[in-house]
Amino acid sequence: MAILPILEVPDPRLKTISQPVTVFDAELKQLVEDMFETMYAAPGIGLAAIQVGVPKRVLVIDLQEPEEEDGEPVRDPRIFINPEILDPSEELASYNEGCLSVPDQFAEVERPATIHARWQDTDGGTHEEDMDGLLATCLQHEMDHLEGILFIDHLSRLKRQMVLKKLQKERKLKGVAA
Ligand code: GNR
Ligand code: NI
Repeated sequence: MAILPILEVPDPRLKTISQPVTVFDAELKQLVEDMFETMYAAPGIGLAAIQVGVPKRVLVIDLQEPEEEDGEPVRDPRIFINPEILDPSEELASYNEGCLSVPDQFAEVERPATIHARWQDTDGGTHEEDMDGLLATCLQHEMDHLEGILFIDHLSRLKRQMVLKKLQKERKLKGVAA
């Protein structure tokens, strides 16, 4: 188990197109475990492998609200390998999105409100599900990462520049090299 460093803009590796998983082995399961540990530590509700520098079509999501049972956090881990979206709705939904690779910045992004998704698990088994709400939004955000796209790429150039300027300013204030 390991918490991996998360790549942040403007790291060019975030623009990589990730490659399909073809081998469902122990190394893949280890990557998924490390991604969960990294996501929970951040904390975030989703993570794509490229955000930890691995250009593979692997996503993890956990939408569980922070909650404890017997002193242990309640978890709802979901794994998506080689995900595909079928039948996106014409109806759009807007959500105030954030991204661990664009830390502490948020902006409204519109995406199809409902989707039908297909994906594989770590054993190569195929799954399908209709999704709406935050799960549909989050899966689409994560799938964008597999194509090298960040949520700020959905904004107007002006809004994107404003977000990146604000991020730069906040990094300077924190004493982190921008
Ligand atoms: O933690 C995250 N929160 C979030 C909020 C709204 C829409 C998408 C997300 S995903 C993000 C984690 C992340 O960067 N995943 O790629
Ligand atoms: Ni993200």
